[in-house]
Amino acid sequence: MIFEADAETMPRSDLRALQDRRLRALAAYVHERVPFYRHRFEEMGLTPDAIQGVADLPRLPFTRKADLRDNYPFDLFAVPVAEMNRIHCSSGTTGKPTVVGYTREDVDLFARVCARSLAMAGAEPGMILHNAYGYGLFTGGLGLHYGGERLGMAVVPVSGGMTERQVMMIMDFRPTVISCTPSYALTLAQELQRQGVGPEGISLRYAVVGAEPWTETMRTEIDQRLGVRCTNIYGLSEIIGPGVSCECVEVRQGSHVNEDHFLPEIVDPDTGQVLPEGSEGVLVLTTLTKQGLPLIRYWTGDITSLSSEPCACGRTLTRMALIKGRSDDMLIVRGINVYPTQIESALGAVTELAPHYRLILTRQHTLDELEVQVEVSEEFSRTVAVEVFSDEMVEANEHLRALRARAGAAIRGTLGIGVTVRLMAPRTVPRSEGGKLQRVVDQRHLA
Ligand code: DLL
Repeated sequence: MIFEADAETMPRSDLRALQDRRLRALAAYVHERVPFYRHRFEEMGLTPDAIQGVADLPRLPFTRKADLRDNYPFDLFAVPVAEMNRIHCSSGTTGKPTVVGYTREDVDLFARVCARSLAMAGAEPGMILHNAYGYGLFTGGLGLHYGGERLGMAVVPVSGGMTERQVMMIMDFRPTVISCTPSYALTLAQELQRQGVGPEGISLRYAVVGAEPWTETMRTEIDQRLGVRCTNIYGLSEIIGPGVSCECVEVRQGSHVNEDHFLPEIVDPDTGQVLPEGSEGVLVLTTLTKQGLPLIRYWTGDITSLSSEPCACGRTLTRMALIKGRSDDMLIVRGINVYPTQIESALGAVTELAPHYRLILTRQHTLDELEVQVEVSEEFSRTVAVEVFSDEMVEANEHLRALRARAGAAIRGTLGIGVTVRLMAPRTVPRSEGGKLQRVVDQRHLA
């Protein structure tokens, strides 16, 4: 089902004309209302009418997270706080959060793009949505909540955590759709398995997962273990929250960007030059219709590529590939750029391993060392009849040694460098409790 067919299937030439119009209005709007942008225009010697359409966008500088921080809390808002309807904050571990504000119209837009996303993911009016994204300052919970309600679903606002209770509610309420992070989907799958419930024993058919990087390996695992077709949902608080883009359940090859509202560009991470369609680079987004916190060329830091090839689902909206990682999550190990998702994909080819891993970075003298801790599957651990995976145990067991060597070879094949692999017993690598899972442990500052 397509929630807003007029917008989602608009001929691309009409869409471009609409983007041009909206961009002109945006340039005038921010120039008039946001001193930060007015100064930017002045610095560049530009008047708002220099921006006639999308083709002029590269003339404008990027907006970065630091700009939001420097204008903490409300100085980038384009309307007085009294006219705001809701305030969220972006996740961040240290220092002051990034604050985002929504007018009533923005909250309405947020609900509509989330309703679009849910519909893309297979949801329909009348279905129950088990919404396990965190509620609170994080945009995931409330975003999908309003989206589900707007679509006409019955939303269960479970939020994250209390996994046993969540499983009980999935068994008793019989939801058709679940929304949560991909890592939490696996935490739920594990709890279901512990209780002896297989995918055929639950009612779920669709899972809308996102908020953290994931891979095709995880997709297969989630599909099989929950008995669903899962789709990627992407977004960030600064732009609106979830609902910037979502995959269609029919094709699941790239997430349709709601580009009548969020204009995407892909730029070179080092030079900021706009790259041609299909190239991999940093995603930059411009909000075309947001009132409270309009942003021009926001540097997301997320690495992906775009494709406007026609899609079998009938939507004309451009598609973005699964996010490879954030440019600032990229690890440089002995000079090689490494994204955790590359390691995840490499490990996914080794069937005796489970998709639970952690990357530990240390520094020996001046050299960075990367240790990949990965769990063996429960089945394999039963076959080798080993419960504790100490280094000595692994050394003493030829099956484990061979498995460790294969895992190492798979990673070397992908990255071109060797890393240390440590096999872990099932259920010993930390799981998601509902929020975003931190897979990289950087101990280099301790060295
Ligand atoms: O994570 C919004 C969201 C909620 C998206 C629920 C999807 C589902 P922030 O907390 O501001 O907002 O974090 C945004 O998370 O820049 C990406 O680095 C990462 N991210 C979000 N969705 C995906 C995804 C929400 N599908 C940051 N794949 C973004 C990979 C994602 N990374």
